[in-house]
Amino acid sequence: MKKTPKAITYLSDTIAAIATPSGSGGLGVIRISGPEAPKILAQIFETTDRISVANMATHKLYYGKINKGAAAGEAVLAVIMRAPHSYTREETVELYGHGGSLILKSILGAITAAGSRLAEPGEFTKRAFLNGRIDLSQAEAVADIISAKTEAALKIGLEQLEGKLSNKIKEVKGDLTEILAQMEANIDYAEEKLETMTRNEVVTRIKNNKAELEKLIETYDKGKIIKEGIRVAIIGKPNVGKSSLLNCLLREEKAIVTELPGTTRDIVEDVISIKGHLIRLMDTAGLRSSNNKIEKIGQERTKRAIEKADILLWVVDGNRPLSKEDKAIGPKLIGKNYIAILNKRDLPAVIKGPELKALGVDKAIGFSALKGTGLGALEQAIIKQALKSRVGGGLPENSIITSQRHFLALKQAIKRLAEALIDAGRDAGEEFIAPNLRASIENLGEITGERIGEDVLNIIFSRFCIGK
Ligand SMILES: Nc1nc2c(ncn2[C@@H]2O[C@H](COP(=O)(O)OP(=O)(O)O)[C@@H](O)[C@H]2O)c(=O)[nH]1
Ligand SMILES: [Mg+2]
Repeated sequence: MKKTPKAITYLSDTIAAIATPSGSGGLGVIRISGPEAPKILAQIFETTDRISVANMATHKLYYGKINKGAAAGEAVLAVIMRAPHSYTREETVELYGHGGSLILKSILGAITAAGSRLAEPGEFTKRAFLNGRIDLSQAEAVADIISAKTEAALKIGLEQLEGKLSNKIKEVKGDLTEILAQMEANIDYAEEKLETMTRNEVVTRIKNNKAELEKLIETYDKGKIIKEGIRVAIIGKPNVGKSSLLNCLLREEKAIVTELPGTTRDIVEDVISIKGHLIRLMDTAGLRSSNNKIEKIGQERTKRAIEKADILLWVVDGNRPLSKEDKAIGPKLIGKNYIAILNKRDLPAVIKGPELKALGVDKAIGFSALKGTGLGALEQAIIKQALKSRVGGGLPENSIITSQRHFLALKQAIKRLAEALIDAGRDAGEEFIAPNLRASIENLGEITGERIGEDVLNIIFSRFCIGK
């Protein structure tokens, strides 16, 4: 039932981009895709052994030089990959040259002068999708693979690119389509009473498919955290050493540290990996009552960070008696996933265990952001806390979803199946059940990209880098 994408005119031009990151490197790669790609190569490149570009064999590297523009004389390797045996399924050319941005830009300039247009971000992958080489969830996996920061995220991306998620979706969609087809036959030939499927069978089959989708949607919490990281917010009253703690964990002087209370106003964010777990750290503005306008905005942001965080690190200055401000934070943490930290351990300890107990704190980690003591224990505590809540743990065997887009589509699909089941249960006619089944199938089609608007596609592919 795969629909052929409409945007054919869009594919009729030839695009080009530098595919390697900007800056200097050993090699730089330029990619050209579209019907004119070989002709464009012929205009700017000649092989050393005088084989004409038109006679270059597919998928074979040729040594030669650029003969147009500011890069004329530059030695490069060129390959033509004839359609449909290329990443985009189009005529594709790749050029490998020295990895300098000026030289690569000069070659790209010659290519555009010869009739190519500059590619938009992700446009090569978009073409691979529009030309039917991969489906949309596979195209999205390409971006996930490129941006993966942990092995777990990479593994999920690779599996998604292989089609693990697509196959699961197709399986459910196929079964729902079969049920729908039978129902529609029954609606069309109502007088003939074609009872091919009993109502019980219909209900069981819809239920099974709904259960499959529910299993999938439940992996989202975990999937999101694997891809985006465990959100850890550092909170506490001003001047206890929150920013110093962030710098300690990052092993870098990222946040500004001063002896003045109220230094941090905006949220400072960065990611680290502890034992393969991606941790998204957020340093926040200290919690206290303040009339300063900027500080107040900062505190609003802190509140939001606390709501969003998976784990909170509550920092207390162990060298000073607990204040009203410390005591005000304690109750806010009830029911949250948090780790208490008694900082400034290098100075004499003032706070006693029972005082913390009174605030509901059973255990606190002694720490010195100044000296770095307690860092190992803190890292261990963060991972333990992450594993305890359902955010951690190993990867499930089945498919896992990491994208909000997939999550929302699944949610809709499940909702429609639930509605179909209600109708089926109250013995409603097939004409009431069928539209919900059809809608559910369409929702699933959004994941693989069978029914998707140009605007959604543009958002998806704008996340990509140029040249991919
Ligand atoms: N002695 C000592 N001073 C610290 C420690 N951590 C932070 N400080 C000092 O406490 C002050 C406030 O630190 P900062 O990280 O800006 O606190 P924040 O307001 O909670 O972000 C600075 O003068 C830091 O140098 C520590 O472990 N030991
Ligand atoms: Mg600070």
